[in-house]
Formats: sequence, structure tokens, C-alpha cells
Amino acid sequence: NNSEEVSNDNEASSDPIVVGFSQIGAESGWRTAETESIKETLENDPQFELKFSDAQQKQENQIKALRNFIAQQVDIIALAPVVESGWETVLTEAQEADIPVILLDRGIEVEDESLYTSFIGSDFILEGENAAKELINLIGEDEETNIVELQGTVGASAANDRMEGFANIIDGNDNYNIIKSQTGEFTRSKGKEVMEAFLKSDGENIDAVYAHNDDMALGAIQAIEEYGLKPGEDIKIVSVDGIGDIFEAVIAGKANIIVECNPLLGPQLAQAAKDLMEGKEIERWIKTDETVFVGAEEAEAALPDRKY
Ligand code: GYE
Repeated sequence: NNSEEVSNDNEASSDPIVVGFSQIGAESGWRTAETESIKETLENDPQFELKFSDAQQKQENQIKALRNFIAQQVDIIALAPVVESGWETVLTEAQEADIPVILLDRGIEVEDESLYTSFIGSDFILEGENAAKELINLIGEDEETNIVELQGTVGASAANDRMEGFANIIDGNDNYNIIKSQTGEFTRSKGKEVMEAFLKSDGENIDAVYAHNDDMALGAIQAIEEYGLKPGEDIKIVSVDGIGDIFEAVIAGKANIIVECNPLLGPQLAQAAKDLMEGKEIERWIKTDETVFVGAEEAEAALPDRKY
């Protein structure tokens, strides 16, 4: 009796797991890398079928996409939520349709935690704390330091928590002050624009930039150069993500500290989806190991192994 073989055959020919993924958009190098990771993993694996939807930064588009996925009866919904609030209604609809929702990379605020199964992503509060600690280490705790902050997308968990984490540390040191804080929407162009405005009003008073992502830091670097100051020297730069371009900037001495945030979430999503379909319990928060790089030497040493 070859029942084992038969069941293997069944498995190989069984329907793929249909994953509907609502992505935020393409605002940053980080997000492009995340999209690629998910497409590469799920599209190259015959066990999966991926339905991909780009929301172009709009929550209403994400809600529409989720409703489409529900109507199509996908097996699993993966959601990278642009903002934290406003998800109750559509997630209740998913729950009523018995479709598990996995949150990817950003978190949400809901009273009923059962509205999603799991969160795959980073600890943004910790990232903010690490950014502040390393900046204080670099400059020295006794130095009067005026910081300008480039915030991510308004209402996004990645922005709220990176702000909170940074403040947790800075608040404990009277020499360190955030003199300006504004959103740069996680983009290079907006980061540059906001930095130009900061320089115009506070020019020579700015000692450091804390950018919630690398793209805004890269925009700020450009603004500082155009203003006639040296980024990385006159104005220290710390940012979060770890994309290729910021490594190049740190190696060139134009930025100082990289707080890594891993966008390559495809493999973890695939694993979680398989486990769920097999009826296994999955972890509530699936995290990745992340690190910090300080200075040109560390950045240069790490560069050959960088994957995004
Ligand atoms: O840091 C930023 C992006 O949600 C963690 O969104 C993500 C953030 C990332 O656009 O670059």
C-alpha cells in the first residue's frame, strides 16, 4: 500500500495558498526591497499564488483591496498598514469571512486584538532608542546638541514609535534637544524640502538630523550640501533602514549612524502562511535580528553582505 506516496501526490497537485497582499506604495528604498522580497518568495514558489495590490499611500485604497481579497476568498490576507488607526471595520469583515490577516512591517491600534493573527516586523521603539543612544555616544553626552527630526508618514506606527523611542532616551539628557520635528513622508524629495526649511530658519544651530528613514536622510544630506555645510561633519546624521545608498553615504563620511530595519520579509511571510494553513499556531510577533552600524569603517566592512 502506497498511501504515503498518494498523499504526497495529493499535496503536490493541491491548490496553491492564495495570499492577497496590500502594499502601502513605493515611497522608499526599504519598501521597494520589501515588495521584491515578497514577490520573489511567493511568485517563485508553486505552493503560493500572490495577489498584489499597491495602495499608493492611501488607506482607503488598502480597505478597497482588502474587500476585493475577501470577495475573491483568498486564503490569507497580508497587510502592510499605512497608518495605525481605522482598521476595525474591514478587519471584522475579514474575520467574518474566516480569512486570517497577517500584518507586515507596520502595526495597528485595535481594541480587539483577535482582528489579526500575527505581526511580522521590527521593534520601532527599540530602533528609535538605538538611534538616540548611538547619537549621544558619537557626539558625547556633555555636548549641547540641537537635533532636527524628519518624521515618517503621519499616523504610521513606524513614525510614531521611532519618535517615541528616540524621545525616551533624549528626554533623559538635558543637553540634547529636538528643536524642529516635521514629517518628510518617508521620501527623499520631501526629506530634502523639509530640511531646506529647517536650515533656512535654524541654519548654523543644527547639530544633528534624526531621520525616521534613510531616504529622508539622503534628501537632507543634499539639502545640507546645497546650503554649504558638510553633512556627517557639521551636521551629524542618523537614520533607520540600512539601504545601499545610506551605506555609500556613511562610507563617504556624509552620514554617521545606520539603524538597521530589515525589509526582506518574504520568507517569514511564506513560512507563517504555510504554518497557518497547516493549522499550526504561529507567533504573535515574528521579529528579525537587526543591528546598528556606526561610521565609515563599520559600513564598509558590512557592505559586501548587504542584500538591499
Ligand atoms: O522604515 C520606511 C518605509 O514601515 C518599516 O516604511 C517601514 C518603513 C521604513 O517607507 O523606509
